[in-house]
Amino acid sequence: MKDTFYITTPIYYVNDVPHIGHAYTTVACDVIARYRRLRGEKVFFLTGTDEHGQTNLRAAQQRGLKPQEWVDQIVPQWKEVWERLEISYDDFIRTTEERHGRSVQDFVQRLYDAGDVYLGTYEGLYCISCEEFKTGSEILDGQLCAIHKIPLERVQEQNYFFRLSAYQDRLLKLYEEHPEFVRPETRMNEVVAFVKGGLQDFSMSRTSFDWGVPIPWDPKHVVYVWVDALFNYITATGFGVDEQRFRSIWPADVHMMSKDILRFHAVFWPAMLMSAGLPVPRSVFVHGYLLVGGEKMSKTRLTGIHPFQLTGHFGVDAYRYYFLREVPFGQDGSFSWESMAARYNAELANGLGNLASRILAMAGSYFGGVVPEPSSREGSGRLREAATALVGRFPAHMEAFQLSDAVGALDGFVREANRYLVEVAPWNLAKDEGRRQDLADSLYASLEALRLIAVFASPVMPGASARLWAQLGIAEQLSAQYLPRAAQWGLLEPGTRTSKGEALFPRLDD
Ligand code: ME8
Repeated sequence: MKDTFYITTPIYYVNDVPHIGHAYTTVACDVIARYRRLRGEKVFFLTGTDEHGQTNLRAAQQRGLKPQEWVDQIVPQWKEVWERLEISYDDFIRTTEERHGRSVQDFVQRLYDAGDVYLGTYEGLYCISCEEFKTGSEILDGQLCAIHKIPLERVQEQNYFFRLSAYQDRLLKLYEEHPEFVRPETRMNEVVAFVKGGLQDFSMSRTSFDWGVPIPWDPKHVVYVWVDALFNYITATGFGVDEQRFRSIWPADVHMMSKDILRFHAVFWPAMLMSAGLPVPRSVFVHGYLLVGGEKMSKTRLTGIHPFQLTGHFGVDAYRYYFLREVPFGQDGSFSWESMAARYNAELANGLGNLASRILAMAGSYFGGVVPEPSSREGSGRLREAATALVGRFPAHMEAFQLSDAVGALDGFVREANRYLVEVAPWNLAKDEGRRQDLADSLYASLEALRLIAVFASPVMPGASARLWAQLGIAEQLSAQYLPRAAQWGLLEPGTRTSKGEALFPRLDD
């Protein structure tokens, strides 16, 4: 039986190196995966690379390489980015792996055996970057792709077709019974309108090139790259190899992506799963586009920004924080150096970083770095109330995929804690020997606030949280903290030895 929270990123084309758009999806999934682990859930977080098809083939040809040579060269550059961004994936799937080819063949054979595949001829305009035939408003004047603004290519081929048209009613029933299948709701409305408009069968094989998985009953054809790609989500769960594992993970809880590939996930994918007699995913979540100059950032259009261009300046934690905080999750958002620098200084350097260094410095000067004994572990007052709000809001937002609100709740708590310090002014209490217990109470509460910040920030900024945790000197590992217990007020043990350490977020030079 299913016992694992399963989250996926799209598997990315490797026609080039990643840009911050790919990293946006991957970081968001990582934050959700880490949050679920923090709740003590079993998690399977999958990412990987989509290596077949024409877009990758052409990238190889342009460099005078065989496609396998090219993908083998470029995939390590993707992995390097994910490693640097502290992406805690549980598996990385490459569609050129043997395990994947085998399951794609099993899968298309099932569709064939179900009577949903037939031979036909197709002619249409194809976008190589989308790996998709285009019709109607998807074609701009001059026969350009509306997404990539590159010329479409006229393709005519004898292909195997998947009988998508036979699934219209079953898909509409799925959407009706599971309104959470596509989120946000506006995206669901688009999908429903598209399916109600009538579905055409789609071609699921190619004969004009051989860079792909051969169709098992007719190996002159290779499987269409999108059918091949979607199936990664099931290959990695052990489908056809380890039935028990497959059942413990599948169906996916959420496939994350932006709207460019929604139709494949919300229409083609469930229809093929239904045909194969397999359960459909629980949900597809569509976040917005990162825009540069008002347009979707893209490799093809040379507007891609490599994540390392930003992590070099701001560090990995701030990088992860910024995009989630800045862009309401589900809406489009623009990146700018100015807004990133402004948030970094306001919320991380002057906000969280300054809070931590002030509190730890005071613990050092007034109590020799040792957590003082409070008059009560229950806590009271403004900071305690703010903590209760954080503990309620952060998980609620995370579970609803309101990532910017979850990060906003954390920032709100940091602000409250800074206000609390100004209000109680421990530096004044310290001047009055008679108020030693008040000083101890205020510092205990402040240190306890830092403990909560480290716990709640850990899915978002794992590195900075671990450094803060180390400065707090808590014996138990941060990775051994689980919600809801770790969110209880008063767990910090008096007597714990803290240390000031290096600034979490050094101020940036102009
Ligand atoms: O479509 N803003 O791969 P892909 C936000 N291989 N997200 C962006 C983005 C942007 N400007 N640009 C890209 C493919 N993304 C297929 C997927 S899955 C079975 C096969 C992210 O390399 C976003 O998640 O073109 C988008 O859906 C994905 O990268 C497309 O990646």
